[in-house]
Amino acid sequence: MDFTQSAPELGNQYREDALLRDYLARTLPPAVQAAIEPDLDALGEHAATAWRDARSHTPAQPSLTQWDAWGRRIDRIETTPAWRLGAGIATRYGLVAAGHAATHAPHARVDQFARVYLYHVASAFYTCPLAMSDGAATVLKASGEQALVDRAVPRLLARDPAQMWLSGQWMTETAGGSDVGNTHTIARLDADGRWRLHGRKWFTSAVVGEMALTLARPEGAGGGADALALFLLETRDAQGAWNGIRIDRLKDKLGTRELPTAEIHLDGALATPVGELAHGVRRIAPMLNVTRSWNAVCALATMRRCLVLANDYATRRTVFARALVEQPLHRATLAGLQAEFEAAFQLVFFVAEHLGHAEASDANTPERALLRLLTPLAKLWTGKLVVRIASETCEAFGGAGYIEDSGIPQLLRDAQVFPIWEGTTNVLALDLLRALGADGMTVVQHAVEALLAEAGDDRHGIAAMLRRARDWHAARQADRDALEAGARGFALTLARVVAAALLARHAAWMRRGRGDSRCEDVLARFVGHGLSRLG
Ligand code: MFK
Repeated sequence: MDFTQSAPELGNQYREDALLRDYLARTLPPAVQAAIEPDLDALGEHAATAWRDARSHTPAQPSLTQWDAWGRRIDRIETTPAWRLGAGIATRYGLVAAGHAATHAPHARVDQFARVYLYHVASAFYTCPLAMSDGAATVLKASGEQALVDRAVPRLLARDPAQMWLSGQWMTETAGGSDVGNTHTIARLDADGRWRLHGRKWFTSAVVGEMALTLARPEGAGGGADALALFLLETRDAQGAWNGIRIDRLKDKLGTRELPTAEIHLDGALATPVGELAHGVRRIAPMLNVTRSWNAVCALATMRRCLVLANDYATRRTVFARALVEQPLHRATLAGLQAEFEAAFQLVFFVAEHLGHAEASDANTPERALLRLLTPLAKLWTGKLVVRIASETCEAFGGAGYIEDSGIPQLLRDAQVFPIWEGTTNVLALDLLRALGADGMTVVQHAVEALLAEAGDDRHGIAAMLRRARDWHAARQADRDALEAGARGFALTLARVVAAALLARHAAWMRRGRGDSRCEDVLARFVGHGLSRLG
């Protein structure tokens, strides 16, 4: 008989995730953890079932039909089967609503992001419009525009699929990608005094949503980002026809294939200003910070999926007379990746904790400043790390990891989106400099010192590394070009230092509370990879 290799398998992704369960036990009051556990368990089971049921692991693709048989423009988008399940799952498990629920505040964001973390890979990137819907709800709640809040927020946070709205975030244009101030879309008042938008949006993720927040330049306003205004538009009119929107085509992308990302024209789309007719970038910024947090959580979820599959496969695959898991170099390779992942996990969920506290209004000013700083760090670091881990995962499967219907290549293709959308690594490194301002390093230093005090020791020299980063930053204050040129390495260093301090605290809790020293080995391995990326 020819040999047949057994395929990797996936169990319940909540029950098998000791890291997540220990983290939740440390962070949440026991009653909150007990209340959310049935949902987490169900989402963990959904993840396993979706993997098992994906027969070919070849993603379905949405399609666009622009014309009907009689020459009428219809622009109909058919979504994929996984997407058609999305609204039911999102509302049933409150994937957006949980983050805004008062019940578990200030733990609402930890609750929500644990759900998102378990759901993401099975969602076929339905998490993308959910992230934007969450960001839109956050922006509208902060806007004080009561009529818009009353109309849109209950729908964005709906727990009933029939009521649910999805929102887009239409910022990107051909000229204004990272440089959003270069937006060319114009807002014009029509004869009835209503605002209509005219322009071309180049990457509209999930145009199938019911609304979008978008930027446009009121006619006659000046150039630059400050003169842009933020608008809410509903994609359909009362009869269900497109609201002055033409779908030019769906993008042919490297990954995220099930996500219907479109190029569109706005031909007089009716829209409502969100607040004053200026400072649109500042007004939409809360959305960016929320979607960047989702980006980090979903990158983390992809890393975990990669490592679970690679570790499972290592027990099934025998080479040179030993299972891969028994081979010292293979084990060390996977353990190194696991250490990076666990450090990133601590940083991302620390951001979730701070976001929840800030929104529940029990965060003080330094905590809010820390949240502002750590959000770009978590996004940029996880965006790079997930690509590396997905690439190593392909390699851990050998040739099988390069074969499409094994399901492994898709992880790599999908991973590559995380460092790109919601701001590239470099844009976020520069955002960190913006957020740091004059005294941001003091905020980071106090946070790291507090974490190390909780850990009870600093045997790995984490505080000393932070001092080096602080000196590096201070020494370049008078030379903006040198500061920017080194911003990526500086940002990665800060991310690693804060993550190491968080890991040290978690490892101490595990040792004291559970007599478990595994996390200390993880910390030692992570620090062993070096904390500095200053160059
Ligand atoms: C599954 C995972 C889910 C993920 C969802 C994915 C959805 C994908 C859809 C997209 O990819 S949408 C496109 C995302 N595009 C970007 O993220 C744009 C990237 N570019 C930037 O982020 C630039 O840094 C930015 C456009 C913000 C810079 O623009 P400017 O013109 O240089 O702005 P400026 O003058 O620095 O900032 C304007 C104001 O906004 C300032 O406030 P003030 O007016 O009060 O001074 C800034 O402080 C403020 N600001 C900028 N970024 C901020 C912020 N405030 C808070 N948080 C931020 N992040």
